[in-house]
Amino acid sequence: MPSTFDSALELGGDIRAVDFISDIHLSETMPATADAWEAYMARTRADAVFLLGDIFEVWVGDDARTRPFEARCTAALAAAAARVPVWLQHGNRDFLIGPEFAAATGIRLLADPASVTAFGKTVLLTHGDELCVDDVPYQVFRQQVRNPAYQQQLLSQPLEARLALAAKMRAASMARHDEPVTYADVDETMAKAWLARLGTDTMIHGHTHRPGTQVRDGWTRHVLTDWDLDRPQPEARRAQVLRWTAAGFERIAPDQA
Ligand SMILES: [Mn+2]
Repeated sequence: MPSTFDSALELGGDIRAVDFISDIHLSETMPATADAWEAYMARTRADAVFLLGDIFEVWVGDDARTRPFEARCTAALAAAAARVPVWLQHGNRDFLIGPEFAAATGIRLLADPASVTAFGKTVLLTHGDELCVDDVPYQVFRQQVRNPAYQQQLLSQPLEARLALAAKMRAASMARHDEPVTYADVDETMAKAWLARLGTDTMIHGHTHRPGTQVRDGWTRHVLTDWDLDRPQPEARRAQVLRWTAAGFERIAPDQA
């Protein structure tokens, strides 16, 4: 269903501010993070909001939106999308978000990679996981779970079975200690090829949990931070919005957005 996804957006001349966030990893086990995200979605002054993947810690199918925590997040997205256009790109944890969820919330699904043009400039948007080619076991897993036949088979199982499977995979992952402490980074050659194909020199991505802006030989990337406001140590808490205006890019606190 490629037509379900937007891939080359051009925002109108009345746009003043565009927000980018990713890797919120929404989960009922992180209530302060969920509260901050919900408040941000309700209040941001941006004229367009881009959610670049892993907004949810796990998404086992659009029918999961009726569960209490997911229903609350779904309502927050629907309220935001009624006020401001919201685009959502898949991450490696919430790639099962589908057209049913988009229709229920009014958000638009975004291809990966995609491009958006505003303020006379085009930028490439990606979650970033596909570019981390050095993470070989993950890329094998990715090929499997992004296969439409695999997804159809998975989604045909009852919701409770899918929730149990997700919990089992999570437990196995933690037992193997492969919850990455340091994530693989994006492959430079592939990143440059994507930029050339989409006709830009600037990309925005998440996934690596290594926020920062890097200007390299001929290309620039803005890496989004993950959000975690549930750490006991205040200095370990983090949450940030990348805001794009005619003046350029800036990083702001969610409650200042
Ligand atoms: Mn990710």
